[in-house]
Amino acid sequence: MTPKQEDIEKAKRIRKGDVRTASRLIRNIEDQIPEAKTTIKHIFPHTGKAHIIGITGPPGAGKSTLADALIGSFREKNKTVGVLAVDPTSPFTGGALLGDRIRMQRHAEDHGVFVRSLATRGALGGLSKAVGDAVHVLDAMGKDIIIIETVGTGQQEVEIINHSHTVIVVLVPGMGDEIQAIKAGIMEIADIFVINKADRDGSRQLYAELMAMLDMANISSDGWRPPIIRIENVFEPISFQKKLEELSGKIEGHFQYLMDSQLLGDRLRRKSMMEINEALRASILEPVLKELAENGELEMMAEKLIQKKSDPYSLAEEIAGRYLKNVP
Ligand SMILES: Nc1nc2c(ncn2[C@@H]2O[C@H](COP(=O)(O)OP(=O)(O)OP(=O)(O)O)[C@@H](O)[C@H]2O)c(=O)[nH]1
Ligand SMILES: [Mg+2]
Repeated sequence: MTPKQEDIEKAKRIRKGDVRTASRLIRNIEDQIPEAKTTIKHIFPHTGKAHIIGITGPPGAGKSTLADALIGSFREKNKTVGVLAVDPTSPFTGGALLGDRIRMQRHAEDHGVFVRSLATRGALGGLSKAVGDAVHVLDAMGKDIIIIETVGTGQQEVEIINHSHTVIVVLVPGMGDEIQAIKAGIMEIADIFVINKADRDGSRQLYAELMAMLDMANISSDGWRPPIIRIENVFEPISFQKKLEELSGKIEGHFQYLMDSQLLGDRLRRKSMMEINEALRASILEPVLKELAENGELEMMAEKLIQKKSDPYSLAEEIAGRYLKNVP
């Protein structure tokens, strides 16, 4: 088999839902193995069918617990589910990976569920691309619902919106001033708020703060006002089940809203823009930087700047002139 035929075969297996092929591809994406790109090319035309749900929030807020419960509720409706737990290898995630796996373990035997973790190793820039590609894999496998779990610690929260149709922001009471810090970022990205562990002190205050923020946002009458769902305790089956139904209703409602308005198109366009941006960076900028680093030029350029023998723009123009045929 030629390498191209092999790729076509791999893509076919993924489309049939083959877990081993999909897992291997996700691992290659994670490790930034160049061959992964060629398989992505073959599966890309078969993506775009899933409803992609992002779950973000501070460490330990209960994102995985919620994702696990949502899997159950989607499965009851006969929908297949793919989950991508993104582990940013940040100081916040001691052992989170293992925790995620254990919590979603009860779905391990279910062929309609596919759970994978994605670690990031190093550059933050690479994370977004890896998430996007891994989502393509789950999508091509034919999963109806894809859940992406990320720890929201500022930057990444905002990135999740580029990958998701519906973003759930999970908060817990008692975060104190933290809420102020993440407010600006999450306001723009949350489609649904969940206040988890709402049996704790400070739950009312958090609710009131979110309501006030939403009131100030001047959402038009035909716009989407992010609902706030308070989950008192995930360990109380009856009340939790009710809240879970409410949440999945809002998730469906939000997707319907996106489809009925222009917004789904807008989100797709934004996602496509980001993807082309990242692909260009990977195909143009990264190889050039790699070469410049390897032949020592990068170092020399830095030295020139320090000694004021040149400036960043002149140096960049010189490099662009060397590598690109038509420099604007
Ligand atoms: N009391 C209480 N505990 C909860 C609730 N939801 C989750 N927990 C617990 O909180 C801990 C963290 O839950 P996770 O679901 O792992 O939280 P997470 O946001 O995925 O955590 P990271 O991925 O590490 O950021 C677990 O021990 C859960 O059992 C809740 O509503 N009430
Ligand atoms: Mg988690």
